[in-house]
Formats: sequence, structure tokens, C-alpha cells
Amino acid sequence: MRLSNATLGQVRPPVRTPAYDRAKTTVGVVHFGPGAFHRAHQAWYFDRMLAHDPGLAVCAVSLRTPDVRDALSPQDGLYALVEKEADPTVQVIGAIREVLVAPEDPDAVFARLAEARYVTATVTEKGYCLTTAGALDLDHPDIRRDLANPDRPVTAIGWICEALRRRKAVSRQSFTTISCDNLSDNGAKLGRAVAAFARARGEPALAAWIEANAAFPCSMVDSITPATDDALRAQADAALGLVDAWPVQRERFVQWVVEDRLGADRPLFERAGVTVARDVAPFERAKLRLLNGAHSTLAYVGLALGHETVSAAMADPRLSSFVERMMRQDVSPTLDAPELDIPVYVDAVLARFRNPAIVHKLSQIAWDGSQKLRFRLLETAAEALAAGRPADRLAVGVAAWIAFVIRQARAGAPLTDPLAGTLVDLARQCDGALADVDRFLALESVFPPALAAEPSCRTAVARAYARLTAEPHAILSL
Ligand code: CS2
Repeated sequence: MRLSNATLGQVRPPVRTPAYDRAKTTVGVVHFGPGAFHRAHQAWYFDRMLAHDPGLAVCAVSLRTPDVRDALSPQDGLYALVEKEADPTVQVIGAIREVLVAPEDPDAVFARLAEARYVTATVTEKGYCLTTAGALDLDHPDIRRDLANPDRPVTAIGWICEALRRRKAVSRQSFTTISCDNLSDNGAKLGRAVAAFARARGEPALAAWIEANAAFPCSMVDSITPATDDALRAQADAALGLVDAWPVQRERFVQWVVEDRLGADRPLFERAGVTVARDVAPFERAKLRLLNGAHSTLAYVGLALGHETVSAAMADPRLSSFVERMMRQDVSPTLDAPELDIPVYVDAVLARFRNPAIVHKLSQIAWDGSQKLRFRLLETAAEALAAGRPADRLAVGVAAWIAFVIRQARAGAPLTDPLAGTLVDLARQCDGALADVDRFLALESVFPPALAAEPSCRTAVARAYARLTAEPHAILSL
């Protein structure tokens, strides 16, 4: 029997079920990108808020594929969240009332956006269509498509802009848009991108209205969320006593820091465990640079050494101590975060990586490297070099990404990356010599040109690449 509203009462204890009457809830949040991270993170927070405010149920919008809708609609949006720890817990999340597939039902999406209090987004780094300077890329094929067809957008930017245009037209105030992706200054960048899109549409008054009236708070999101696998499905079904087509999992640790632009809803968010901060940047930087920077380094170096998961990579003492040195000696000095005790934060991140209950594939983290490196390693390296400090260890993850792309291309193995075509073409020209590094550093959509032109940057990446291709383990003595 399938999990649904009708069977919710049959869920076996001790599995927790929603602490509110789902029938009394109404949609107040439109979320773009209902992947596992959203369902394990923001939906869990909204589930907690619903106990106090029934007006914050979520309409989850898939921008492209129907998979989540097909799995969750027969379940009335319900699914299990498993916290993977030595003492795992399972709960049913009821926050998602509806899943829409945008291209199939655009009018329904606009109808929800017309009423929404919040729009949230987990569309990944590539979904923002930004240049390396952080501005909207007006040459991006999806942005060009949305400019030509603003009523039927394919990007979150296009959706948000058109929804705001319609709200302005009926003198309805803006919703608040919270970016939940791993980008530095995510909210500010999204807000600027939406206004730039309005201008490019030839709507300067709309752009000015957005700048004056629409809030795009920055937010830092954190919880390690491995992709769903068969073991998780079996665990969830056994705990529920019902079938769930798409449960999700994460570690118990979960954090959401949102910039204080939530108005009267601030206490509601805080009650649900959200940290509301005047300035999110210190939290965001610490998380992106320490956790995600270490993750990407572990992924590319770990895969080169034959490891499959984060915990296996951490069990390799040379690799884990290399990453720890990078975090403490190279990343930490770039952080100015009086709110955080950085050494303790590093300890906690390393302990989370070692969690034996979490099977987090390095190949999952390796996805979309062309989009992730900037926020995770390159911005840190640029600051370290500008301050006269070395970036040798930071360059290792970058060099290991180049080597990873070349290996995948040679093996004819799939590369999950929006730049896959370009990267594979480039990799085919590479032969293990240092010119490989120059070919990659010339990729302007990955490497900010000023950084790529910096001789100390090139030297650090080239040295790391040469060592990695000769003897991968040797690099770990850095
Ligand atoms: C990971 C992140 O897949 C990845 O690239 O680094 O998803 C990471 O697990 C989360 O940001 C943790 O909050």
C-alpha cells in the first residue's frame, strides 16, 4: 500500500507524521527545484512552520522533468525523510501540497506565484545563468530563450521576473525570494539577475520596481544529503509499513541562515530553527569554502585515488590530513566570521564527513564542477594570493578537477556538467603536458580571467597538475 493522505494514519510508530492538519493548510511558498536537497531541508523547515502557520505549504515546481511529480502526486506530496545516524529516525514530511511540472502547466504555476508569500529556489549553481563576474549572462541560451518567450519561461529567473511583472500590474506587493543554492551572495545575485532580465526585456520600470520592492534575502543552507538509493527505499518502506516511491535522506545536522529581510515572519522562521542574521556572508563563506571546498577537493582527489565515498576518502589518512591542512591553514585565514568559532566549525565538518551512516558518493559531488569551483576554491585562492599567501593546496582540487575531466573524457565515461560538450572537446586536445592547464584556465566561464592571468595562480595549478599526473599520492604531502 502506498503512502498518501488516506494511509497516513497507518504509518507505524515511531515514525513521526505531520503535527498539523494538512487539510487546513494552504500554499504560501512556491519552490523551484524540488530535488532531494529541498525535500530534506527547506521542506522540513516549512513542515515545522506549518504547525504555527497553516499558510506556508509548498507548491513544488519542477522546471523540466516530471519525475518528482510522478513519484509524489500519487502520495499527495507526502514522503519519508530518514536521518542517517547511528540512531536513525524516520519522519513523514507534509509540507509539499502540490508538485507542478512547469512546461506542462505554466498557468497553474503563474496562479501560485500570483498568491505566494515566498519563492524559494534550489536550482543549483548553473540555474542562475551568471557570468564569472556574477552578472546575468544575457548570451546564455536559456536566457535568450526566455527573453524571446517571456510568457513561457524555462529558467527560474524568467519565471520570477514574469511573476513579478504580473504582480506589479495588479498592484500586488512582491513575494520574498530566498535563494537556497551554494553561491556566494546568492540572494543579491539572484535579485540583480532578475532586475537585469527585466531590463533586457525592455521593461526598465519593472526593473526599478523590483529593485525597490522585491526582497531577495541571501541564505546559507547546509545538510549533507546523499542521493536516494535502493537501500534507503527499503529502509523507509520498512519503517513506514507503506510504500514510498521517493524517500530522501540526510544527516541529522541541518542549518539554514537567512538574511533578516523576513519582516513579520521572522519569529516564525526562528521558531522552526532558522537563524535569521543581519549579514549572512560570514556564514555563507565559511560553509562554501570550508565544507564545499573540502568536499570538491575530496571528490576529485579521492576519485583519482580510487575512493568512492566521502567517508572512504576520509579514512585515507593522507587525504584527510591534507584536506584538514587546507581547511585550517589556507581557507580559515580568508574568513572573517566573528559569529563562528572557525576551528570548532572545522572540527564539526570533519566529523560530519566521517559519519559512517552516510554513504555519500564522491561522483555525486563531482557533478557540475565547472559551476562549483568558483565559489568553493577559486574565490578563496584569489583572496589568499592577493594577501600574499600561497594557494598551493587550494590549487590541488582545481588541478584534480582538470585531471578528472580528462580521465572521464578518455574513458568515454559520462560527465555531468552543463559545459560537458566543451570540456570533453578540450580534454581530447590534452596529453598530460602542462599546456593542458593553460587550455582549461582559458575557459572564461569557469575561471575569472583576472585570476587565470595571475602568474602565481597558473604556477600553483600547473605544479599540482604535474604532481597529480605523475604520482597522485605525492600531492598529499603538501
Ligand atoms: C556537495 C553539497 O554535492 C555537493 O557538491 O558539496 O551538496 C553538500 O553536501 C551540501 O552543500 C551540504 O550542505
